[in-house]
Amino acid sequence: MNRARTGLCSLCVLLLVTSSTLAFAKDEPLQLSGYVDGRYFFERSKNGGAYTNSNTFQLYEAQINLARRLSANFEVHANLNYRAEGPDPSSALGLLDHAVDQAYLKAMVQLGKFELYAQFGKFNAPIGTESVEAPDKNEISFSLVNSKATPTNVTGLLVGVSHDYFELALFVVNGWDQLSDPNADKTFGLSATVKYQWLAVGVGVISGKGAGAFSETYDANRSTVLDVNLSLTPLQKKMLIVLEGNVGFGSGGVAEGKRWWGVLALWYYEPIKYLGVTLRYSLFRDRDGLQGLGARQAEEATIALQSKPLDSVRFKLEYRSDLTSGSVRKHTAAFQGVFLF
Ligand SMILES: [Ca+2]
Repeated sequence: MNRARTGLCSLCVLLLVTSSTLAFAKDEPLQLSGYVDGRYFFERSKNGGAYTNSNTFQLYEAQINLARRLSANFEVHANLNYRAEGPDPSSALGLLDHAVDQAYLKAMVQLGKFELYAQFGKFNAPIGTESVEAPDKNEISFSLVNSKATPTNVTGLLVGVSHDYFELALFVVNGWDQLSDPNADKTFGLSATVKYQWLAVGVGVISGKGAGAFSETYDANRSTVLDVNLSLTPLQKKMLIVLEGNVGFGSGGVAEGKRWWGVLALWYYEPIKYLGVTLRYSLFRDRDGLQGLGARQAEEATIALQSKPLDSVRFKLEYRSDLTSGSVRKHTAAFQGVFLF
């Protein structure tokens, strides 16, 4: 046996001994949590010259989160849900995609101040600042740099390293919101965040061929999205300022040279314990029709109030104005209750 092989075997034995020791260090119980998100909407939309009104109660989401830390090195997550705007459940795969919000295995190793980790399965897309989870949001609706520009979930493999001051992750996945890969091409991306005290700067990239990213016209072409964001939390969680921009590029075939871009500005302030206010503006510019917006430009302006009478109870009121090519097309007033368990 040569020296290189001896060295490799020694490393394998060391890893096995280390991991088996850690494997029995902790055996923690199942963690059960989740939330129910109920809403009432009033919408006033302009179609042609006339306004039409509609209003509805809505069970927007019911989610059950199961998690278990198996050892110091392994954990497993399964988040089951119903979401009103989730994947189309009319096929068997669509139903599975709809019902399983996230499900992944995670392995991690602590090396001094660094944690190396890998996760495998379906998980929230690691790009942009806006969480898909209602308890993580201070307002009800999504900005245009989220709803028009980035995937919700991805399925594949992610490897990363985290530290007090930064986090870097690389991922390879099926595509944009693709539980099963419809083509041979894999989609790649990276997510990097640098944080120091109340400041965080993030960059995210995702690039691949296939459905979901841009309008159906460009399904055969490559789409690439670059997202850059800045988050400030100067008064701990009592104030949040987010500035974010993203740009989407098409390449190959009919998508070649086409692009869109979006920007977001958000300010949240919680002056007293039970009440916070959000002001938000986002703009999405789709000059080349890459996203199939049906217009060159969309904008939204939102004001929301949030009350948290208990840590596990959130009530939100929101007014949102949607503009298309500079004209107001829709007014939305909404009430949301989110109860966590
Ligand atoms: Ca693919």
